[in-house]
Amino acid sequence: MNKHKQTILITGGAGFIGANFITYFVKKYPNYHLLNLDLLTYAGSQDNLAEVEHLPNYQFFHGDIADEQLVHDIFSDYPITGVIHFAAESHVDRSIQSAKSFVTTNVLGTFTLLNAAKDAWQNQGTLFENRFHQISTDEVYGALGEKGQFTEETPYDPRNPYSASKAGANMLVKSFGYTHGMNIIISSSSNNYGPMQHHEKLIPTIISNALACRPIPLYGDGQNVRDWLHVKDHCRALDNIYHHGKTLNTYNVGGGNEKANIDVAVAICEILDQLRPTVRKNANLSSFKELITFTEDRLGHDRRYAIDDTKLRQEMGWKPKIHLDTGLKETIEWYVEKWDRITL
Ligand code: NAD
Ligand code: TDX
Repeated sequence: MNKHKQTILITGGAGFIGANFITYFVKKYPNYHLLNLDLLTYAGSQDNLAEVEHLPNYQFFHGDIADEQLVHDIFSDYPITGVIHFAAESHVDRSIQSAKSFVTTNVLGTFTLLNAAKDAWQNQGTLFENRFHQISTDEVYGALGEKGQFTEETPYDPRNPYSASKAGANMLVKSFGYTHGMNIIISSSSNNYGPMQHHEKLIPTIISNALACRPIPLYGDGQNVRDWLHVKDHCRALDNIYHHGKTLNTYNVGGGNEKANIDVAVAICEILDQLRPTVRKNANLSSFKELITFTEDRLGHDRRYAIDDTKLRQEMGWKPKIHLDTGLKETIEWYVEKWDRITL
């Protein structure tokens, strides 16, 4: 792929992973023109892009990936050479409450982008060259018991409306690759953590509830296991996969950090005990751990996720660089600083 002159449409770039990715990518590739299409739902914020919004090779478009006319116009107006598609409704609990926007954005929105890319690139004769990179999740593979890991060959077995909508989107992406010859690629990663994640997700929930001395809710017995990947390691993996991955392939991206939710909560509380002793003492707590509360379980709660990413490691020499202990401490410090700014 020509690294020197590309115009890449990035969707969902005001969200957690998208914003981290744009911040990394826009600086690493000053020759690329990056267009960010984002609806700015409750989950997206331009504040996440403060570091890059003034840069000449970055441009923001406010709008819906499921808006056919808008997406068509962007492809007509700009010489787009690739798509990196992050935009999604991303929170499992919300998909249990109400799944419609998950189908509209994740399935219909992905279809709308694919169709517009196909039409534009077919007309230009660049269909086999220009890349469509679908950002996916380990959740499409379902749930694991005590043992085993998901590989790229694990059949899809989604268990909640969010993961079903992501699996449906991936199927559409694959179908456009096989049927129309599009240069598609899918990457499926484990749970990301790091700065700028929405407070609805587990790690920000633990930190913000502890700082507010409110109960820290752990669903069920707290023994569900997730594999944690620092968002910056994920961004490096995506850079490799977008540029060097083989067409029609899927690449798993893991953090190599399987942890039960209770262990994550305890680790965070112990770090906060050191960082914010006065808050803790003022609330008469000997440790923030006293705030951990077991609550009603999430419906269809997947027990364990674990990723085998040998393919990515072997083909591209990628491996995560950020150790969970270090990554978690830095992440907590980032949220504590933000918390101080809000509450001062
Ligand atoms: P997020 O919820 O933080 O951000 C999603 C972004 O998409 C927001 O900026 C939002 O405004 C935007 N968006 C939503 N609907 C849109 C629409 N219809 N049109 C345009 N923009 C829209 O999500 P995230 O955690 O950054 O996840 C990004 C992607 O990575 C998603 O596709 C998700 O499925 C996938 N993923 C996330 C994780 C994780 O741990 N967070 C892990 C694996 C895969
Ligand atoms: O308050 C909570 N208490 C709790 O016990 C929350 C918010 C979560 N949990 C549990 C549920 C999960 O076992 O923590 C674990 C992680 O939950 P989430 O942060 O909601 O993430 P998860 O459901 O694993 O999905 C995440 O990883 C895969 C992202 O939200 C998805 O977008 C991604 O695809």
